[in-house]
Amino acid sequence: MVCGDRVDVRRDGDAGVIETVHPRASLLYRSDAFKSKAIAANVTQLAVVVAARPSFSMELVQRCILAAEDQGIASLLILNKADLPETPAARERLTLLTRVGYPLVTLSALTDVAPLRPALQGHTTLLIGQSGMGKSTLINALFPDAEAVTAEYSEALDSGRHTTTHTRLHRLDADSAVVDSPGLQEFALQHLDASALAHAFIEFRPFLGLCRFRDCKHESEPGCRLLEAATAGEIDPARLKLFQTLRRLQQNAAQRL
Ligand SMILES: Nc1nc2c(ncn2[C@@H]2O[C@H](COP(=O)(O)OP(=O)(O)O)[C@@H](O)[C@H]2O)c(=O)[nH]1
Ligand SMILES: [Mg+2]
Ligand SMILES: [Zn+2]
Repeated sequence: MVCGDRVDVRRDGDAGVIETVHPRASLLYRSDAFKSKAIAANVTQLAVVVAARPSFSMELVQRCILAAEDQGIASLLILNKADLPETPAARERLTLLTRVGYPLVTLSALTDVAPLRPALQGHTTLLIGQSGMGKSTLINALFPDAEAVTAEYSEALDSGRHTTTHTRLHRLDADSAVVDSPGLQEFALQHLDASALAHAFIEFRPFLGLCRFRDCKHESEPGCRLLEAATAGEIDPARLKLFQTLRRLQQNAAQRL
C-alpha cells in the first residue's frame, strides 16, 4: 500500500482494519539506477514547483512531466517566488513547456497562494520540486497545520534532518488533496520503451506512426515526420533533442541488462 491508496476500513474496537484496497487509477514511481519504488497512487495531477532562484533544471522538470504523462497524469507548472526580479527570465525558460500546453501558475508562496487554489480543485495533486524552490513554504501556506519544515527553520535547528522524509497526503476538501513527497522525485523513465517515451511528449502524438520507416528512431532517417516537424517549427527542436537523449539513455540501459 502507498500514499493515496483508497481503502475500506472496518472498525475493530479502537482500531481500524483495512479490508480492501481499491484498484489504482495511477501509480507513480521514484527510481534510481537500481530500483524503483512506488510513491503515490491515484494522483490525478502533477504540480512541479520551480523558482528563479536557486536555478532549476528544465531537463528534470521535463523528466517528471514525461513520467506523469506515461501514467496518463496531467501536469501543471508553478513558478514560485514571483517577487524575485529574475522571475520574467525564469518564465521565459518555461515557455518550452507552456507552448506545449502545460498551464503555468505564477505566485509567491510567502505572500499569497490564492492563484493556485482553482488549479487544485477536484484533483489529487502530487507536489514536487527541486530543493529550495519553496515547496515546504507552499505546503505551509496551503495547510497551516502541516508544519512542513522550511529551509530557514531547519537551519535554525542546525539540522539537515528536519525535512520531510515521508510522503504525506493533505486534504483540501472532499474532492481535493495535495500529496507532499520528499525532495525531487526523479520518476522512473527507464521502463519506458521508445514508443512509450515518444507518446509521453504530448505534442509529438499527431506525428507518430507517420514516419517512412515503421521502426524509425527519429534520429536522422529519411522521411522522419518528427524531424520534419522540428524543421518546420511544428514541434520545438529542443524537445526532439531531449527525446533523442532519453531514448539513447534508455537503450544503453536496456543493453546493459
Ligand atoms: N523571495 C521568496 N522566497 C521564498 C518564497 N517561497 C519560499 N521562499 C524561500 O525559499 C527558501 C526555500 O524554501 P523551502 O520552502 O524550504 O523550499 P523547499 O526546499 O522547496 O521545501 C526559503 O528561504 C524560503 O523562505 C517566495 O515566494 N519568495
Ligand atoms: Mg522542503
Ligand atoms: Zn521518425
